Amino acid sequence: MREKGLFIVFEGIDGSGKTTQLQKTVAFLEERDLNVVVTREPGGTTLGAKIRSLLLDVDNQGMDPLCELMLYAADRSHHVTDTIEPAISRGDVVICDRYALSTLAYQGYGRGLPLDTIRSLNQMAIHGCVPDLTFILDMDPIVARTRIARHRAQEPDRLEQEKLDFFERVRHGYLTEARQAPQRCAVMDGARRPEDVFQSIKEILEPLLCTLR
Ligand code: Z5A
Repeated sequence: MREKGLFIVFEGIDGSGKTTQLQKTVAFLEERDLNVVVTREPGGTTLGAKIRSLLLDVDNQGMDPLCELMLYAADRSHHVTDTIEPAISRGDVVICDRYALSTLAYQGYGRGLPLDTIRSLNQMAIHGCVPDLTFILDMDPIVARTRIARHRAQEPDRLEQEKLDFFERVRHGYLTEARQAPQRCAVMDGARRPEDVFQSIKEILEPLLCTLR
């Protein structure tokens, strides 16, 4: 049995369905009477919501990549100490939409910033809070983009305006990083029907829930 709660993260390119699967997971856990804390990056705290607006604002097109990297790290550091760590210490299940792997995938593989620099910054920002499990929703960026266009009314934000090859690199980044940590990352085929994706998630999640008090 574990001393503390569980920390589960959902990752993937935009439109991969990670938020949809996160919501299904939260409902599934709440049905089991678990205390669930649902959060996201960027913007999981009041301060973080301000950082999120800076990061996604289309008026900030010329943002320097290092500035962008540090804003994500700043958001994460506050988020971990304010929300994630206290919840895990209480024994709750924390479900987070994106975390440190997003920074490696987007700012590292996507933007081309040095991976070592990002790993060091992530190391500081997470204060030792490593997810127990990260679900990576994997899919072709062209299909993901079509999905978003079909369902979304509002204009794309600053990052969503990136070209397809950027998202190809981000996807490659996720898959490369997942291969290096197979015990902590589960890659799911996000192109399937939502119910089928969730069935696979449940199969991986259930043994982990047995380790909770
Ligand atoms: N970012 C970064 O660069 N570095 C970092 O360190 C961090 C983040 C933490 C904000 O993320 C941006 O920040 C993001 C990465 C960057 N930007 N980009 N580009 P966000 O998580 O807030 O936003 P998002 O990635 O754009 O997520 P999203 O809009 O919530 O999309 P999603 O979670 O991947 O998908 P979804 O909302 O679940 O589904 C999208 C649509 O598809 C929706 O209408 C669903 O009904 C539909 N859907 C979902 N699943 C399916 C299936 N299986 N079949 C068919 N249709 C489906």
